Amino acid sequence: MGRQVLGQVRAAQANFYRVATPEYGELLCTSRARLKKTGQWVLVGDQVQVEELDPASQRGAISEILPRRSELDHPPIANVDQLLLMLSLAEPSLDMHHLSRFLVKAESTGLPFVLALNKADLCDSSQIDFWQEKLQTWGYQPVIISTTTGQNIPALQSHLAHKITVITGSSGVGKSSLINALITGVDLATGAVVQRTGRGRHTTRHIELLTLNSGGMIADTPGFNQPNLDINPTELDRCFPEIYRQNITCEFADCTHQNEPGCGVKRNWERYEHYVQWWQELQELTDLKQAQGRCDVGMKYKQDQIGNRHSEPKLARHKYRTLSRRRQHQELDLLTADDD
Ligand SMILES: Nc1nc2c(ncn2[C@@H]2O[C@H](COP(=O)(O)OP(=O)(O)OP(=O)(O)O)[C@@H](O)[C@H]2O)c(=O)[nH]1
Ligand SMILES: [Zn+2]
Repeated sequence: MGRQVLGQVRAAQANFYRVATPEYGELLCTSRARLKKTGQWVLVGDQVQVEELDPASQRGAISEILPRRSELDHPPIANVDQLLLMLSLAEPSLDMHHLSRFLVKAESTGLPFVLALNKADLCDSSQIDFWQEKLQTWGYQPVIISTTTGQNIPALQSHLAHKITVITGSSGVGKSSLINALITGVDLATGAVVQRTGRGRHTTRHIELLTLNSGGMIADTPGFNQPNLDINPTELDRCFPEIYRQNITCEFADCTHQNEPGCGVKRNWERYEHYVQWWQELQELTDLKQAQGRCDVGMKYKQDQIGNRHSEPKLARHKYRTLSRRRQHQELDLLTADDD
């Protein structure tokens, strides 16, 4: 069977994975057919066991996936520690409803998140104070940044150090600019060079964890950029700090904090109207789904199970397909284009 080694999957493309190992550097790996046959799909971010190790050619085969701490669907990445929710104070301007909705979306993943508000260079201090004070009452402390001037980039870096982060937020807020500022040698805005691989970013579909200058990793593929909610209405109260930080004393366990007798949730907070509005929206969606007889859970945070050595993907992925030898070599060539 040869040598075995533990590693972390840093990039995935088609059926090949780049696995970082402490002993042998980065290995180019396939995944054992047995894993796929038992419904286990390797994700970027996975901790894996590699066998059939050949240090000379830096090749190997993934034989086992270690239990996952978390699993995101979009992008499909395992062991994500946190999200970085990024919006901008200007261009595009910040809207209270939109911001609130993004916060609820981020909360709904169950992952911790950092909120960064970019383009501070385009605002005066009274505008910044306005948003900081408002967010404080909602239960959040944003990091006010500018990727153009570098304002608070070191403060943000300290939030990202030693963690795996996925960046999310609407289009045009500066997500790519931030990644470029955080990592030397990356130019996401032009898509010219991706760290290590040397491939154009949009030439072919791939996901990669990029190593931050300050330590930690960030995915080169953003997460959600639309705050569409895909949770049950019963889960919505877990998405508002104004509710979950209260000592909830509702009479009924399934209290929706609206018209029930004996509800113990205080309602004198600014976003209560958002809560009611989105609860109704989610209830309508649930009714519709039930009518259609389907259940779509979307992005979910998955806890690992103690003692369970194998993770299972939440949703069925593409059926295992056998690649022709020619196709395999083409894909291998793409991945090794910069290896000389
Ligand atoms: N004034 C100012 N402009 C910025 C700042 N950060 C980014 N920009 C500009 O905002 C525009 C959008 O930046 P991107 O980094 O492409 O934004 P993005 O979030 O990656 O956008 P998508 O790829 O559409 O999701 C670009 O023209 C940037 O130069 C900033 O801090 N201040
Ligand atoms: Zn209640």
